[in-house]
Amino acid sequence: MCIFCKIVNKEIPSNIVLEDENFLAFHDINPTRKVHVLVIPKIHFDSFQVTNSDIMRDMTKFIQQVAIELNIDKSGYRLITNIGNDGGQEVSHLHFHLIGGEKVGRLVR
Ligand code: D5M
Repeated sequence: MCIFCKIVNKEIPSNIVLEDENFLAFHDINPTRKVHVLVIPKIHFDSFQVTNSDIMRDMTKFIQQVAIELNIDKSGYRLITNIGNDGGQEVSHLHFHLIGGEKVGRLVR
């Protein structure tokens, strides 16, 4: 079972921000910004590339609610999902990084 499925099953502890029947939001173990939260569906998809639009529709609402819980919905934030090798994905369970709480800066090469 993948590490995020274990977090869903509470076999591995996490610092939960918000949870409902289908989704879980928890603080990233290695935060890169003042706010760095991961949002995952409880059902396993390897990545965004192989997810489906039904889950993404519901996940949109959940992510918006997470931003409200974190009080960054007005100040803004960045939403990132890494996909596969070139995308730098390390954990093969679909997740969105929600980063903010400060200016996150431009995407530069
Ligand atoms: O990002 C994977 C992210 O998952 C990375 O930022 C660390 C985080 N991570 C890994 N294990 C844990 C646990 N146990 N709790 C919280 N956060 C965790 P990626 O986009 O795959 O590179």
